[in-house]
Amino acid sequence: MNVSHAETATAASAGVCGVAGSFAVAGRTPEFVVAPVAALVVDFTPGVVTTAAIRGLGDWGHRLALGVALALTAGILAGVAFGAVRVGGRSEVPYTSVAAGGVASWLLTIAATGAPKASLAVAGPVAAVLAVGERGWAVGRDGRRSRVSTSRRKVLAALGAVAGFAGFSAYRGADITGVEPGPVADVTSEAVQREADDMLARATERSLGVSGLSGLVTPTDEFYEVDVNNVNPNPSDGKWDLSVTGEVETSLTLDFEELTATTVENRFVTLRCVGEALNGRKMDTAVWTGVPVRDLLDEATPRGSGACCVLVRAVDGYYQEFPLGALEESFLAVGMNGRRLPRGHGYPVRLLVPGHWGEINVKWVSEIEVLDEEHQGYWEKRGWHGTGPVNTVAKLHAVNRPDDASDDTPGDSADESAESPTAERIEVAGHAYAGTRGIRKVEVSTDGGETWADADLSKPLAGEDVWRQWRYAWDAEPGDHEVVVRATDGEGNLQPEEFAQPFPSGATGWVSRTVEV
Ligand SMILES: Nc1nc2c(c(=O)[nH]1)N[C@H]1C(S)=C(S)[C@@H](COP(=O)(O)O)O[C@H]1N2
Ligand SMILES: [Mo]
Repeated sequence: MNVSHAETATAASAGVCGVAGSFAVAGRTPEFVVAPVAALVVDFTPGVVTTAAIRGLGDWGHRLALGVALALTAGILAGVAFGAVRVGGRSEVPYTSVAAGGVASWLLTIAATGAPKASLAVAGPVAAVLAVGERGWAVGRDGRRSRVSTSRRKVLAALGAVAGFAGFSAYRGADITGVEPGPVADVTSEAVQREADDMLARATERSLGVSGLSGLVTPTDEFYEVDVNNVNPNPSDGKWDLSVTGEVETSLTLDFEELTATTVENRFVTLRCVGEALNGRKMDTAVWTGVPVRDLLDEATPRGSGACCVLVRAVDGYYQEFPLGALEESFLAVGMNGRRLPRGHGYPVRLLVPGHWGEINVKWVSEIEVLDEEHQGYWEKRGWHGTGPVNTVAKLHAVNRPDDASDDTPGDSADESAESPTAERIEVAGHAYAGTRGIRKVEVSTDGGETWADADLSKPLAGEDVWRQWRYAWDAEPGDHEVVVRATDGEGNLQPEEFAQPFPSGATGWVSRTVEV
C-alpha cells in the first residue's frame, strides 16, 4: 500500500470510529455527533422532497436521511483526521497528528452538540486511530513519511478492528434510551394515578376484544410516532420551561413544577397523522394526563383586538400555527397511559389539541406565541394543509373466521346459524374516528356498496375526542366479497366516498377490501 492510501485509510477509519464511539456513549440522543448533522440534512431538504419521501418511502425516508447524515459526519471527521495526518507528517514531534486530530474533532463535536464530555467519545477513537496510523504506517517516527509497505494481513486486521468497534458501538448505543419515564404519580398525585389506571381498565373493558384488532387504548410502545428529526430531544424536567408570549397582556414563563402544581386531569385522546394512508396505522389513542391550557391562557390574557392565532414552538425546532380557539380547548400533557410521557412522545410536556390532525399536537413544547396575523407552520411551509380538524375515517384492520378459531366465540351472533351449509361466518372490524364530532354510526357493505348494514360499536369512552371500535359479522357464501366501510360522524355527516391521497389535506374515502370465502 502506498503512503497516500495509508493516509486515506487512516482518516476514513478515524471517521468511522469517531461516529461509532459517539454512538456507544450517547446512543440516539442529541449528544450523538450525527444528531445535529441529521437535523441539518432534514432542514436543507426541500419541502417537495420531504413530502415525496414521506409519501413514497414512509419511515425509509427517515432512514435515508440518517444514512446520509452518518456518511456526512464520518466524512467530516475523516477530513479532520486527514488534515491531522498531514500536519503530523510535517512535524518533527511524535504524535502531532494524534494531538491535532483529537483536539480538532473534540472541539468540532462540542460546537455541534454542545456536550463536552460526550464529545470525548468522538475525539478518543479518532486519536486512537491516528496513533495506530502514526505507529503503523501513515507517518514515519522521524517525521518523514514512512516507506514501509503495509502487509495485507495488517490491512485486514485494521479493517477487522474498525468493523468490530463499529459493531460493539451499535450494540452498546442501541440500549441508551435517554430519559426513563416513571409513573405519572411521581409528578402528580396518587389520585390522578388511580384515575388514569381506572380509565385504562375501562378502556380494556369496553374494547370489543376482536382478535387481530388493537384495543381502545394503544399500548405506549405501539403508539405511532412521527418526528421531523431523526434524533429526539432528551430534555430534563429541570431544564424545561414554557413561555407564553406575543399578543398577550402579561407574558408568562413557567417551569415544570409550576405547570403541574395546577389542575391536573386525565383525558382519552386519539391522535391521527394527516400523512397516513386511508387505511393506515398512524392513528392511536391513549389516556393522557395533563393540564388544560385555558387557565394559563387566561392568566396571560390574549389582546382582545387582533389576537387570531398562535405559533407553538418546540425544543426540536418544530413549530406550528393554528387558531387561538383551538388552543383554548387544548391540553398540556405530562403523562401517557399512567406513566410520564416517553421521550418519543414529547417528554416532558406536549400539546394535545382536540380533534385536530396530529401535526399541531406539538411535542417537547417550549413556547406559545400569540399572533395577530397568520403565519405558516412547519408542514404548511412544505405544502401540507394539516392544521385543521381531522377527516372522518372508518378503518378495516381485522378479518376473522370465528368458526376456525378454536378459542374464539363469536359472542352474541353465535346462535344465528348459517343459512347455507357452505356459508362461512366472517367477522370484520376496525376503528372509526371523527375528532370532536364523534362517531354516530359505522355501516358495512359486503356487496361492494349495494346494500348496507349497521356495525356494532364499542361503548363510547369519556371525552370528546376519542375513536371507537366497530365490528360486523355475516355468513358469506363462497366467492369474493367486496367489503366496504363508512362512518357517519356525530353531526350526521356521512364521510365522503371520494378517494383522496393523504397529501395535502389528509386521506378521504371509504375503505374497502376483498374477502375471499
Ligand atoms: N416537536 C414536534 N412535535 C410534533 C412533531 C415533531 O416532529 N416535532 N410531529 C407531529 C406530527 S406530524 C404528529 S402526527 C404527531 C405525532 O405524535 P406522536 O409521535 O406522539 O404519535 O406529533 C406532532 N408533533
Ligand atoms: Mo403527522
